[in-house]
Amino acid sequence: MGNYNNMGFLVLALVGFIFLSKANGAIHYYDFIVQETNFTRLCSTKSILTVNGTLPGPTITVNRGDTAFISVHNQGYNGLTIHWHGVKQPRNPWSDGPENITQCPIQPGTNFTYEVIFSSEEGTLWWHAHSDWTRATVYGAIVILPAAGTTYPFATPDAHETVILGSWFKGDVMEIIEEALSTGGDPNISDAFTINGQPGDLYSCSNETTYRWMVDYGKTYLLRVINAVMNEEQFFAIANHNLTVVAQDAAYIKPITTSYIMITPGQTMDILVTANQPPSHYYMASHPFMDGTGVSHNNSTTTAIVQYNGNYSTPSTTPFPTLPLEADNTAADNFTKQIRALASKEHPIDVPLKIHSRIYMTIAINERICANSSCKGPNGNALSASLNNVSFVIPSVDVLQAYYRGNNGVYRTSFPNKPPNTYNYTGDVGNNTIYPNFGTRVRMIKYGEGVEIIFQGTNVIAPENHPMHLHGFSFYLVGTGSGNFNHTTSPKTYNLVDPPEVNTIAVPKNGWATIRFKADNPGVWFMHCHLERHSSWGMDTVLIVRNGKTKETKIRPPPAYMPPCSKS
Ligand SMILES: *[C@@H]1O[C@H](CO)[C@@H](O)[C@H](O)[C@H]1NC(C)=O
Ligand SMILES: *[C@@H]1O[C@H](CO)[C@@H](O)[C@H](O)[C@H]1NC(C)=O
Ligand SMILES: *[C@@H]1O[C@H](CO)[C@@H](O)[C@H](O)[C@H]1NC(C)=O
Ligand SMILES: *[C@@H]1O[C@H](CO)[C@@H](O)[C@H](O)[C@H]1NC(C)=O
Ligand SMILES: *[C@@H]1O[C@H](CO)[C@@H](O)[C@H](O)[C@H]1NC(C)=O
Ligand SMILES: *[C@@H]1O[C@H](CO)[C@@H](O)[C@H](O)[C@H]1NC(C)=O
Ligand SMILES: *[C@@H]1O[C@H](CO)[C@@H](O)[C@H](O)[C@H]1NC(C)=O
Ligand SMILES: *[C@@H]1O[C@H](CO)[C@@H](O)[C@H](O)[C@H]1NC(C)=O
Ligand SMILES: *[C@@H]1O[C@H](CO)[C@@H](O)[C@H](O)[C@H]1NC(C)=O
Ligand SMILES: *[C@@H]1O[C@H](CO)[C@@H](O)[C@H](O)[C@H]1NC(C)=O
Ligand SMILES: *[C@@H]1O[C@H](CO)[C@@H](O)[C@H](O)[C@H]1NC(C)=O
Ligand SMILES: *[C@@H]1O[C@H](CO)[C@@H](O)[C@H](O)[C@H]1NC(C)=O
Ligand SMILES: [Cu+2]
Repeated sequence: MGNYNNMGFLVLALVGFIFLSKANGAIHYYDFIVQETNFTRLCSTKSILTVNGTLPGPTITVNRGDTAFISVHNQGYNGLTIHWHGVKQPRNPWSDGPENITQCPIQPGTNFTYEVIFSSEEGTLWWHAHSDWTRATVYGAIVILPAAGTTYPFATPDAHETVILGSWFKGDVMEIIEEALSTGGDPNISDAFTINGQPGDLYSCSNETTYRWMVDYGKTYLLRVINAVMNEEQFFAIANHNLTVVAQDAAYIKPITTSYIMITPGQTMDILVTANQPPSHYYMASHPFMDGTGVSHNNSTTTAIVQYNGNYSTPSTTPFPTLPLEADNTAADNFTKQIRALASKEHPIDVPLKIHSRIYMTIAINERICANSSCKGPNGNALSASLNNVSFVIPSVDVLQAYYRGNNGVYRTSFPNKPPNTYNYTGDVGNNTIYPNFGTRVRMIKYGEGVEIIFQGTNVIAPENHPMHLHGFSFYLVGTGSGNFNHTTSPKTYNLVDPPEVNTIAVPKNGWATIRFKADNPGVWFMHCHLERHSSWGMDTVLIVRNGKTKETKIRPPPAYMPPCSKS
């Protein structure tokens, strides 16, 4: 009897909830158990850090505009944090995740609940650990479906599939980066690339577990490709099947039909694939795009099998796709240059035309001097990296906490607006830019400013393509070019009509790329190269977007609990 009251309350609560969901999006709850799990790959077994024992970890599925509360319980041996890559998290940097930038690590035996707020993202993103090299095995997909009552800007696909490209190291990833930072040399390269955690048929002891994607003849699939590789950009293709790319980084683009894609670590692409070939088996494959010379990297190829359902005899040979050669930067450019925002009435874009903050930023690999030339990098020095000649030093108290409490001393606000020295960035660079300054230097930005960042690749030590990623925003890629950016002629080539809205861009080797965004998200936002070794070497900085004047334009108050920073 007494239950009637409770039920009445429940019904009221449900009605309220449905009403709220309509207005504000639904709320989802997930528990992530971070744990050590034994995995066998490439003929040997080792313990890796996982979420819930799987590789890739669990998929988060939401509709556009929803919110997900994700409780991370750390049962591993190291502290770590998790980042929701590409989720803008309006006014909520507290849940963004990069270690010692927006929070201190979740220590073993403790937990932290992230409030992941989705807004205009629609398509595919991903989550990954953001502490040293833990992201090598701690990652998974985020699928963002259209909001209830809306649909895709193309015919609704018959089904979905997710493909995550990853890296497998036989050694312990944390030891690998610690060893590299202490010797000053290159970190050990990975031993395989993977598709959904599996290396595929071209590696030893791997063919029994090669990932298989089962398809039905005649159906059209939305294939969500995520590049979670640690240190290499990738080409990807499927034998005998066209790829029609319809979204990048959870924003729609004008469809591109192509035989291959180039996707950098950090990027995601949504691709329509029609199973229109004679029922059989077909390889999908991925190997690096690497146009730097003498850059230590893994050059192997990972595969999976697209397998049609039905009765047919297993083919004696499985068709293999044609991937561009790994140094083919024309093939990479040809693909990348086709990408344009959909820019429709339902999916409009809003490129800032008025720029208040312009930053011209060189990207460089550097050297740190070692006493007695005792290091394993060039000239007996240690490898390092910088943006505008500042090699970022990660503090031991998070920048967000320091900023929120008005605590100076953790960082300085002197990140330069332009390179400290002018030289031929992409030519003979001389000696004066080899050694960077070291420091925790951030760039302050006023709320609402139009921001333009011109990334300038340089020829210092080892030129290569760099996938630059910004937290807290998606931005418009308005232009790219080769050589030095020319402040007079280069802006004339900008696309201000339908530039893609993305969160990670490939800055060409010895070339430049310009991005624009409106600084409408107050907070502390990490910006870094998504090649993990470059980020570890200091190719990072932080943008702090100040509060606006109204309550709706200020950082939300911190949650009741944030993981404490250790006193060391
Ligand atoms: C992870 O495992 C825990 C414990 O078994 C379970 O409660 C939770 O739902 C799992 N999370 C996901 C996302 O599957
Ligand atoms: C992993 O394998 C090692 C060595 O075989 C074993 O000692 C350990 O108990 C295993 N750990 C788990 C979690 O199964
Ligand atoms: C999560 O951590 C809080 C302290 O922040 C603690 O009170 C709570 O018991 C923990 N929950 C679990 C399930 O461990
Ligand atoms: C890195 O590779 C070298 C050479 O193969 C090996 O001796 C070393 O143990 C590796 N380091 C780690 C941390 O796996
Ligand atoms: C895997 O390779 C081995 C050795 O080449 C072969 O005997 C076996 O049939 C293969 N298995 C599959 C599933 O292809
Ligand atoms: C791939 O696309 C091209 C150009 O649009 C078209 O000519 C070709 O028939 C397509 N191939 C398949 C297998 O769909
Ligand atoms: C990969 O690199 C190895 C040596 O590091 C070289 O022998 C091999 O030819 C390279 N393979 C390709 C496909 O470039
Ligand atoms: C790049 O595109 C141009 C023009 O469309 C074409 O001629 C060239 O063959 C392409 N190169 C590659 C490597 O795809
Ligand atoms: C973050 O700060 C903690 C101390 O709070 C320190 O132990 C840890 O090494 C720092 N992490 C990084 C990546 O520097
Ligand atoms: C910069 O170096 C490049 C490559 O050597 C060269 O082509 C270019 O002319 C140089 N630019 C200037 C302004 O010296
Ligand atoms: C650059 O530095 C190297 C090593 O210190 C030295 O041998 C070389 O002469 C220097 N070059 C110039 C142009 O100063
Ligand atoms: C930029 O291009 C213009 C026009 O070609 C040229 O006159 C000028 O010297 C260039 N500026 C630089 C810094 O190279
Ligand atoms: Cu880089």
